[in-house]
Amino acid sequence: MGEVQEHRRGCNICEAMCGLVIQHDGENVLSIKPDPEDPLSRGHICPKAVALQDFRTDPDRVTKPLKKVDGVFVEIGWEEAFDYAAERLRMVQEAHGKDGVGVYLGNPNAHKFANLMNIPGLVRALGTGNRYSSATADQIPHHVASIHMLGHPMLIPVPDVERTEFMLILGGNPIVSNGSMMTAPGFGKRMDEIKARGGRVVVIDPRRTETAVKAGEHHFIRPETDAFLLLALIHEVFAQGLERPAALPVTGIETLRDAVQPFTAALAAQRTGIAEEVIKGLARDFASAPSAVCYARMGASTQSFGGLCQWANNALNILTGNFDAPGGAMFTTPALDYVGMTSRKGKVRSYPERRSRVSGQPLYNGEYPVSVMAEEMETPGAGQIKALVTIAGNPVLTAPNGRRIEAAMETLDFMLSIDIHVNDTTRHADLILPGTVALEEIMYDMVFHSFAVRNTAGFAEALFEPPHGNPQEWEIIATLAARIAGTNAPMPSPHQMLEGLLPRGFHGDQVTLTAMLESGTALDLGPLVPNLEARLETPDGKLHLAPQVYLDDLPRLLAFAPEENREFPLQMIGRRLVRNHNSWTQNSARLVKGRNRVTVQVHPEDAARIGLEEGGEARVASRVGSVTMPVEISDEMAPGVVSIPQGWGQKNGKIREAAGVGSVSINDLTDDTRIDPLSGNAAFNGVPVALTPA
Ligand SMILES: Nc1nc2c(c(=O)[nH]1)N[C@H]1C(S)=C(S)[C@@H](COP(=O)(O)OP(=O)(O)OC[C@H]3O[C@@H](n4cnc5c(=O)[nH]c(N)nc54)[C@H](O)[C@@H]3O)O[C@H]1N2
Ligand SMILES: Nc1nc2c(c(=O)[nH]1)N[C@H]1C(S)=C(S)[C@@H](COP(=O)(O)OP(=O)(O)OC[C@H]3O[C@@H](n4cnc5c(=O)[nH]c(N)nc54)[C@H](O)[C@@H]3O)O[C@H]1N2
Ligand code: SF4
Ligand SMILES: [Mo]
Repeated sequence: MGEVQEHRRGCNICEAMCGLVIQHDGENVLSIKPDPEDPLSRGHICPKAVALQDFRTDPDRVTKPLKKVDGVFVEIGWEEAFDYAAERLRMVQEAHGKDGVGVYLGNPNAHKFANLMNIPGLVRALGTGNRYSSATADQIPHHVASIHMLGHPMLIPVPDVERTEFMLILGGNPIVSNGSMMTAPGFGKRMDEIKARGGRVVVIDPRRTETAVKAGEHHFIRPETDAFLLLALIHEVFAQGLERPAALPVTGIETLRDAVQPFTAALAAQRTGIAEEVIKGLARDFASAPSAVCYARMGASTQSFGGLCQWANNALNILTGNFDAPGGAMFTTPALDYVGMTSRKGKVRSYPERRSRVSGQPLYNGEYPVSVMAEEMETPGAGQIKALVTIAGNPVLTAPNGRRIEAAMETLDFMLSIDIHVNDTTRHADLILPGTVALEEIMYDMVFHSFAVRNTAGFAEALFEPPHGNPQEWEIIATLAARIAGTNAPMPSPHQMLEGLLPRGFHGDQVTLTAMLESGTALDLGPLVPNLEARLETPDGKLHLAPQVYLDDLPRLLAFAPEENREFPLQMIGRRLVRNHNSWTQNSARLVKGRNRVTVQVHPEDAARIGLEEGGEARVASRVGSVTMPVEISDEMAPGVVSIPQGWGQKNGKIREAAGVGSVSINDLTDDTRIDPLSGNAAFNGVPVALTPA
């Protein structure tokens, strides 16, 4: 055992980037504690941070390349593995064309700067247009809104939580999730601060969430009806004469006024279940607050009207003067300017960029909706996916109707996974290349610095060596790309890339690797500042309030009325748990101990009618499948709505199995034909289901 040392870094698990102080002896972690000096997280961490050490020493972790031989994985060397991968991918492409290879990128990539820098090279080497990622399961409506309204998919508005006086939250539960497309660690404390300065937080959610309880103001909403509410708020702002558009070049105000005419508070009340007077009052209070911000997230994005929701969310903020202004929705100026690096200025683009081969769903940002992945593998013809590469992704558990994807994987000619586990997805691979975990990698969180409620910049060196002298994950990706392309170009290191890019970012020479390292976990670059006008990338340089794609989708919304579904009378939504992150943190004993929280939550009235008992088992069925799981009766749920945690259902895993928790996947029930046709996002929420006692 070496001497005790301290290492500081941002946590990579969720989007919050909490600052950590890790004590170690050079070989093992001794403790993981919050960094009180981190300018963003200010001493916040959640229970998952401590588990970072477990992911490295996980008994189920894959640490050697695994090749499937006669249905069994056998360990092979790296050279053989790279040759095998390149050869098999080449064979598939020779037989079926470039698009014969599909690529699926999972959520952990978002935190890995070096992966993000090297994946485009791999995609180029493959030359495939068949690309998928967790982003089209999760957040594409945000990117679509930014494309159509602001001209660039990554110009994402972030609530200025540090200064706002009124925060309206739809479909987000940041006390548990710590925020999404809003990096806001310690959200509970931030809510206290809003209230302490006389502000308000109002939560709209079909479940009385942890965030709703803390806010003190909560309204149940019928799933998938948020667009009615948001458009009625805009309608009311106009009707009450409260519009005061942002001091930005805005176009489309009159078109918006006309478009929202049919969306009255009375109609919204009927559809959402929220009283008309409440809606009118919310509009008045929101528009007349000194500053206000509407934040609509997962629950409002991953539903049948996710596209309209994100447009209306922006439009409400813009129309009330709360866009690019303190206390409203603002834009980060990160040290690494991803928007600038990928500027679309002057490039003529039409949207959606393409449509999918089989069912014609839209493609934005170069990626198809995950919802069409199965049919693209199943349906013969030019462009069919015959081989798949997954990098840190688990679509069998995380994409809608995951078991259909699983069955389709079995028909592939070849599958390669870069992952740390043999799980429900990767067990179908012919080759698994073992990735590196966070503590074995450098940390610079390019994506989430861009979504943070305060500008900071943090960098950390790798703390430990990868097992068996394995390559870094980015080296695996870069080597594969080189093998496939048949090139031998030297690969720039992540350090070299950062050193090249940072001087061109918003803070120039102020942010260097040394300055970040010396600062602790992160340098403080100050609160968000107005900056949008110069960054708008629309062809006319204006902010577009009423793009045509949204107007075209309004008749579909108007025609949407809740109908009685005899076969599947309840609506299912997802739930996040504090001690779990998506599908991959269940191999940590400290995170899975205790009672099984993977339950179906049901309102007491529904439970009584169906004959369900607390702690008893229920069979939950949808159009695509059924599961059996424990019942939790709770008036946290709106009547008619049930909730099931996402990310579970792993078939194997020594630690999870020993704990005896969470073997049900919500995505055995979600329906891949439920999609927001505007954005292509999966509609995970509002799935019609039936419950019966099991
Ligand atoms: N019904 C329903 N479905 C949902 C959601 C929901 O709310 N409801 N949420 C959606 C959301 S928001 C998201 S982001 C997606 C996530 O969807 P995915 O990205 O597909 O799922 P993850 O669980 O994040 O997948 C992580 C994968 O990466 C592997 N992994 C973990 N760490 C590493 C690493 O360091 N290196 C490598 N190479 N591999 C690693 C894990 O073993 C696992 O296979 O799920 C979506 N699915
Ligand atoms: N602990 C933990 N934290 C996480 C994750 C995790 O798995 N665990 N995952 C991370 C990831 S990848 C992401 S993307 C973020 C997501 O972070 P959030 O956006 O906060 O997502 P959720 O916590 O799923 O909250 C979604 C909320 O929407 C509600 N909802 C469902 N349907 C509707 C609807 O139709 N209308 C309205 N108004 N609300 C609805 C649900 O009840 C739920 O409270 O969390 C991140 N943080
Ligand atoms: S809130 Fe997210 S970033 Fe912070 S410690 Fe927990 S998992 Fe890590
Ligand atoms: Mo996500």
